[in-house]
Amino acid sequence: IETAAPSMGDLLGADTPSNWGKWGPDDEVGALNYLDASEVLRGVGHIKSGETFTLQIEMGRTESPGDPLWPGREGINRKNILDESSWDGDGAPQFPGGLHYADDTANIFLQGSTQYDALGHVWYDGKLYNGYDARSTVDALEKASVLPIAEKGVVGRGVLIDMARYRGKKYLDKGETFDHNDLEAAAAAQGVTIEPHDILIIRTGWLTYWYELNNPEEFYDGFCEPGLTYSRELVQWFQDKEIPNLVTDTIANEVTTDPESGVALPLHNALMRNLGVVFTEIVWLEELAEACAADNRWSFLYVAAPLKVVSGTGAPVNPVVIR
Ligand code: UVW
Repeated sequence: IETAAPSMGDLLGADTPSNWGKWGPDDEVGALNYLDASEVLRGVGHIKSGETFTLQIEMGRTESPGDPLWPGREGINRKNILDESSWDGDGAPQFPGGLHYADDTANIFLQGSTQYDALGHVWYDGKLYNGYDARSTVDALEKASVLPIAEKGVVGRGVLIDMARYRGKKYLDKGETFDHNDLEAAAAAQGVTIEPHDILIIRTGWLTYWYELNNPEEFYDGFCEPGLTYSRELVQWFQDKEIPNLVTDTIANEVTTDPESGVALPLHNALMRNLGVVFTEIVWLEELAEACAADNRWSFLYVAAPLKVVSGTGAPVNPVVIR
């Protein structure tokens, strides 16, 4: 692609903050290493009412507009293999007692719903997270796939920052940006502090926009999601806060094209590849945000584990919040 944008390496610079080697030469879960047993107990300490929320969107909605996806991906293709009609003729399996049952298959983009990204999902200059060779992605991720993240699981104190509410909007606009200073200001307005090792959850209302707009053509026209925008200071803020996991209700967790440089998704590299911050995307936050606003409590226990897909570049997940 002809572009006037600098390369990722030039934008981020050779001295960009990095956690490569911090957790050893074989590490594959990055900043999730911050989530130890004491962080689990810290999260549990923020359960007050026992309300629970599940944060996955529906997978395979048949009504318009279908599922929100990164351009080029397709929604789940689920198909019945066995159902009552299978026993209409003679071909169906016979079991003693006359058991009938339904079975189905699904062809999915592993990143085609609410998902955890593997740390090996993006790279530049031939190197993945922790310095792994990008050739190790060929055919199947040998290093930094979603499997080690799924095996560890993600449990800790979650904090919700409601950027849409802070800006007095139902949802942020196409391409609207915010940064760490805005997050801190929104947190102060909510009366909550973003603490070290918090699982950072940001609401933009963007998924509500997708469903309410109900017009994929308009949604994808000049596709540019709202979100965090790159700066060295923002990357340093993530590094200083030791944020393990960034969770948002957008498809890619950051403004699609950095307005200053024209580079696409620089935070995927600055945060995921270089710091090992794990990304969770397409997360449904509307009921959780309503509940948090109703009693002004914005922190809770967050629990999630993506599916254990060997070599997966990501995997679907249905995170649970208990508050
Ligand atoms: C890309 O990085 C292209 O997609 P995702 O939204 O899954 O991170």
